[in-house]
Amino acid sequence: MRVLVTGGAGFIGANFVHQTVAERPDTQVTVLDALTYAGNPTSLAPLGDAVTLVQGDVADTGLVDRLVTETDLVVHFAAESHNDNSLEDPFPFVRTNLVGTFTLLEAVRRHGVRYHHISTDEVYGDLELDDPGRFTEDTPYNPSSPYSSTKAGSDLLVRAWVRSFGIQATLSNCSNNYGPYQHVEKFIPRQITNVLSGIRPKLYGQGHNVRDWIHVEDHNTAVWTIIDKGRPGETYLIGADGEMDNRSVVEMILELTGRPADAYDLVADRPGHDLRYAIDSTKLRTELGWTPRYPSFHDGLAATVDWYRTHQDWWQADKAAVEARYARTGQ
Ligand code: NAD
Ligand code: TDX
Repeated sequence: MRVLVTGGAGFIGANFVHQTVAERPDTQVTVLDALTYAGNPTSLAPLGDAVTLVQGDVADTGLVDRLVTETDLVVHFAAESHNDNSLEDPFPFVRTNLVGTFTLLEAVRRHGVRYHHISTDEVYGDLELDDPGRFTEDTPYNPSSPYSSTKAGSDLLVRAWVRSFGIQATLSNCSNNYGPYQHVEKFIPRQITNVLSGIRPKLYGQGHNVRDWIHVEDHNTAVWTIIDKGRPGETYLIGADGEMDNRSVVEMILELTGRPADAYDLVADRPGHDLRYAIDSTKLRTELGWTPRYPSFHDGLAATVDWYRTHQDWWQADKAAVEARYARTGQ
């Protein structure tokens, strides 16, 4: 099988490519990635010739059309992905997440190619801290940020192309990922690399916001499960019951790195900051039989701390610029 992975030089896409090469030797992988600030070709370097990397834009109609004719399956990870950036400059989010998805949908429609759409639980908005409920596939869309609204819009495009044009597509909405190759702008790698650089971790607001953490390898086994066994046109939520408030995550990083539990700073909150996300993944587990490989967040986080400790050459080049940008917003 030939698979085209968009955004395969980014965090989740690169992990997906590594997993695919290791566990599916009959699959031929091509990556389409614009190599923005978030795309890092060295994440794919260990795979050598096993992967073909095409540098290009998912909104480039001609390039996308050609690549789609040469594949059996498109897995669409490429996106502008960071909420904080979307508050500073939303335009790249509209262009890549909406126009880029539209461009891919038109190509798979023309050529009858199977498509899997990667999305986020943020399309559902947020939950109260004491709400006993969790997001399900039936929760109404209610996105808060420029990032999550463009992801919500891209999901709706996919659903419309399924209904109106009969494209063969599935969708997944996953909770917060952590693991190797995640850009240091994101919460967990930022705090790990802060500690490794002698900087105190930075918590927005009071650190009470809750995220539902899943190891990136578990996200990707779920994606393959949906591609293999999911029903066309269906949406599946992906989550591993990993709810935790941000302060507890920072305390765990401090414990894993041998620092005092209170060695962090409270900084300016994110405007419009979603309070809590939580995923009910019953449909994926009961209908498709998926279970996570990393049931313990503490073990997964310990492995991630080790990865950043032993891969300083992968993240050092980005660290100073990221911290300078956060300093401008008092974060
Ligand atoms: P990332 O920012 O690490 O990677 C995005 C990749 O897309 C980069 O390699 C970048 O170069 C590439 N890209 C950006 N614009 C492009 C364009 N116009 N054309 C081609 N390539 C382009 O993001 P990530 O965290 O790996 O997220 C991947 C996908 O998973 C996104 O769709 C995101 O919405 C979704 N998602 C992420 C999380 C999470 O916790 N990180 C959770 C749920 C869903
Ligand atoms: O320095 C920080 N301090 C802090 O307290 C940073 C960078 C973040 N935070 C908080 C904000 C959030 O409550 O940590 C939480 C996680 O922040 P991010 O890593 O920016 O993730 P989030 O905004 O939750 O979105 C992530 O999960 C869903 C991904 O970036 C999205 O791409 C995905 O869709």
